[in-house]
Amino acid sequence: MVLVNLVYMNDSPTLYPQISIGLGSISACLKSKGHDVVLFDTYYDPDDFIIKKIKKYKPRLIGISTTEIHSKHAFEIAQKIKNVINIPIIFGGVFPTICPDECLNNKNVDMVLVGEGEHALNDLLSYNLAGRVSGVWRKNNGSIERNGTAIVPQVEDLPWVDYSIFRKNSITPVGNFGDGPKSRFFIWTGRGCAYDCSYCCNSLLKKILRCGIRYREVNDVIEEMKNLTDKYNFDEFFFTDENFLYNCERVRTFCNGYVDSGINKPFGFLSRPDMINHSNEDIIRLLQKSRCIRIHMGIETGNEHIRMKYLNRNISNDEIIEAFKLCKKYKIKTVSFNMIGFPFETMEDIQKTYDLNVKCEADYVCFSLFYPFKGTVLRDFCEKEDYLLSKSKEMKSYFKGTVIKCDYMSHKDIVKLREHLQKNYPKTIKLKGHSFNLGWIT
Ligand code: B12
Ligand code: SF4
Repeated sequence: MVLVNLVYMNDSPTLYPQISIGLGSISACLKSKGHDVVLFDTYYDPDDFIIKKIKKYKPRLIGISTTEIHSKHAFEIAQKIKNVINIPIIFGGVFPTICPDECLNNKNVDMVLVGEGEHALNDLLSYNLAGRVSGVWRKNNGSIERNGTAIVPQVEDLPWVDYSIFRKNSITPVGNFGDGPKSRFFIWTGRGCAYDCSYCCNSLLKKILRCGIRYREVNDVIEEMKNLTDKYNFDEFFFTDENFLYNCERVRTFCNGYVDSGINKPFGFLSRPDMINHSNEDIIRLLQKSRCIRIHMGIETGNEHIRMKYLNRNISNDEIIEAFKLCKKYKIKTVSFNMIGFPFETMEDIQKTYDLNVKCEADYVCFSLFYPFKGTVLRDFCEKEDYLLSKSKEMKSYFKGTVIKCDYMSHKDIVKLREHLQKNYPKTIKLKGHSFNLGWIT
């Protein structure tokens, strides 16, 4: 038996504890081949506790999953582990996939998995960690051995996610989107996105993975939902797919099948405003009938020019308003995602973002601070135009800090402004001349 410790960087101070669908999927695959898996979750487990347990278990391999913002902590844990025991460490997840060299340049990281980990980890373990495995990059006599991208799994063939490795509180985390606390169960039905928003890692991921959207069989999804409903106690499902409404035919098949299944549990998902309009109103009606209660969509900015030109989201304000109003008509709650703090953004632009949300009557709004993820088009733009505050600046939250030099606002002001918007929504506010001592107000 092999023991793989997966250390999950889940320490965002702004979020309730949550699971990682990716790690649950990896665990299911490893276990199906007879491997043992133990997960430590940095939300609960202090570093010292993790190290103590690793020393006791002496696993063959330690996997660390990290996004960009958590990577500093990921490197720290790797160092603490290596200080006490020399077990190979492999990094995986979105950030290592996009920045494998940066990860491998750290002396405590032995390998990096570029891409999806289900098959690659099984292969690596069956080759006793030594053979060449697609997607596994490693150090070799002072240089880096690059082995392309992991073979992308056929999602229809993957086993159901192994939820048992996560703590109970993370499996059914409680969130409040303005209609009281509700426990949510994360489940996935597809992977990937067809769009290329300039601030999002998905446009890059599809190039690295060399594949588009992949879907599970609808019947299998419904079967899994039935199983989870019997097994766990929670209020609603949440689909982690990037854009659940992308394929209308599939949404119809899902809704009809879900109604027939009698599961009758409310569900919500992520999508885009341009997926919802009068020409597909029948879908919204069907969603309501099948108990869709919440749709999360990005408005991102109220300035159409910024949205279309800089964010590469070809969606007009009118389309956005139409989408939110249609959801309201069918009593489906809406959650909107927005970013402020683009380098060239003015106070008027931020006012437009706020006002558009009010106009849309979004039931819950999330204002975060723009963060330029490495590898994205907007990151390259910020680097080229010298908009990054400092290369080494550390960020722990997209709500409390920014790495951007804004043309018209100071770092401090933009953070305050975000809080102000979040706190006041949906009240009418006028930002110009607001009492913050913002020197740039004319
Ligand atoms: C659904 C989703 C969410 C959900 C649930 C997230 C979750 N815990 O699973 C919610 C809405 C809660 C969420 C929250 C956030 N998210 Co999010 N989210 C996504 C989304 C759309 C899909 C994630 C997913 O399930 N993918 C499918 C699974 C199978 O892939 P995976 O998790 O990457 O895992 C595979 C591989 O990466 C690899 N792998 C992963 N770990 C490991 C470890 C080892 C050892 C190995 C070998 C392999 C390996 O194998 C896995 C299986 O194939 C992605 C976009 C994307 N394409 O990744 C953004 C994304 C991951 N999120 C992102 C962000 C920024 C956030 C938030 C910080 C947003 C915020 N402002 O609060 C939070 C932070 C969450 C956290 N603690 O990490 C960014 C991360 C950017 C970056 N470069 O770091 C992404 C990439 C979107 C973007 N903006 O570009 N998110
Ligand atoms: S639509 Fe969403 S998931 Fe797709 S590229 Fe744009 S922001 Fe990313």
